Amino acid sequence: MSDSQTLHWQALSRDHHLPPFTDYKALNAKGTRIITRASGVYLWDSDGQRILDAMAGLWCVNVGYGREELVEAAARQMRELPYYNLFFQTAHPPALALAQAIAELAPAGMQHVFFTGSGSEANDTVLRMVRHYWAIKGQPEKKVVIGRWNGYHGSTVAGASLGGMKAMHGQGDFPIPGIEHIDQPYWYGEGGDMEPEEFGIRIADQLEQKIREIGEDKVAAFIAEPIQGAGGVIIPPDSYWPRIKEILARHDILFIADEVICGFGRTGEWFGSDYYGLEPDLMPIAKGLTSGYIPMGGVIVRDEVVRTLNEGGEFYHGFTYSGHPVAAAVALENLRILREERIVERVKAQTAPYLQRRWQELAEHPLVGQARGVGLLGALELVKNKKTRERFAEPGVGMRCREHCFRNGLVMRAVGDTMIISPPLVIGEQEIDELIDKVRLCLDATARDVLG
Ligand code: PXG
Repeated sequence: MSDSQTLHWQALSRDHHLPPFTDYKALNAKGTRIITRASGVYLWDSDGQRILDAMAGLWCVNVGYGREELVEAAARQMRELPYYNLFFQTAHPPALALAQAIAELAPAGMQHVFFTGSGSEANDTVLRMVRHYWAIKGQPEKKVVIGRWNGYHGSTVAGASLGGMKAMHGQGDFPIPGIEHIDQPYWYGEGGDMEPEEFGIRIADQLEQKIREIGEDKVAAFIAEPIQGAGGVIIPPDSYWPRIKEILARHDILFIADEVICGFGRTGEWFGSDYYGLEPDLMPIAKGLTSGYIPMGGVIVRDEVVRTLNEGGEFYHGFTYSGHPVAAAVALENLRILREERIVERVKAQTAPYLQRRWQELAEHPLVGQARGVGLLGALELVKNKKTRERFAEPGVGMRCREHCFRNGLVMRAVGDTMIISPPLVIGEQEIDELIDKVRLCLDATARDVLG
């Protein structure tokens, strides 16, 4: 595509579009990047540049781009029944077949799904559902949900409140009442001189303290991502989840594992909860459910919670597009591909070990304080001093690295000065080699900028 076409799209963006999570003035000064097509693990921009998408879109294109079967599934369903709803005692085959398929994959004892249009709607649903649950059980005062600082649970009012992103809270008085936060298990960033395992216990124990402080009779649930994604691929020390489980077992509160990123194969297991043995009561899902080909989310619910909901009369909650038939048909086909091509098994046995081995090589780089990862998730901490973990005083080193990535045909995401990846699950070993080569190039270029 010619320059003039790129300029045309950039002008439309400036004149008519308000993109998500964007500093509008800064973007308009620079011009947005226009992505025009994609295939496999690659994107193409409007200048014709091929870009390796190490973020799978926004952590979602698990089966990779260009799967015709998903296109066909959508077209078939649109011809048959493009829309109907699940309200007022009606349903349709795609939503029901999908609910069954999800129940087959979900951890034992989680046989029901409530469908939504996104991960944020899933977390709004969760907040409504856990409060409704305790009210049915005769404890309507059990309302508080405990989340974690720097957790991400979406951008609606409930999502932003359950999440612990202080910048989001700062715009418009969040969190809403009845939501509290404890620290995240981010050893590299916040562990100081402690050993990781000691730090994991120390941070998990904050949950116990918080429950005591609020009073168990007022706490409805604890919500957490198995591995924090948007927060910077924060992988808890091994001691963290067992301690959290111990604490939850001592208290009568629900456990919500937000599987929006970890779900559908990201860790090499179907769910992050399987990877860590979490046994949650509710699991918000989205993203990899449809590989991002069409919007869809949901909440997978434990049988005991469902039994209580069954006794509660009408649950006054739902969305026009809950279980949308076209989205459900695409999700079903996506799950068929993941299962029949044994993609999750391949991640676990081959791709993840290979990626993680090669990712660790980057720890040798002068800019990299830590290289970490699980499954097909990875993070690099960019630091000024590898020994002391001292960060750069100047802001934007991560963004600078990200710019070098784009220039070299690679998408990585920067969370502050943490560079993160979450490539499509279908990435092959040669593509991983290309990814590592490109990351190294971009680290070198960033190092020349900031270390001189
Ligand atoms: N929970 C988790 C764990 C997520 O990662 C949501 C809920 C909300 O999903 P929806 O579909 O409403 O966006 C998410 C979304 C980023 C980034 O910059 C991450 C997400 C969304 C947008 C940007 O890493 N995660």
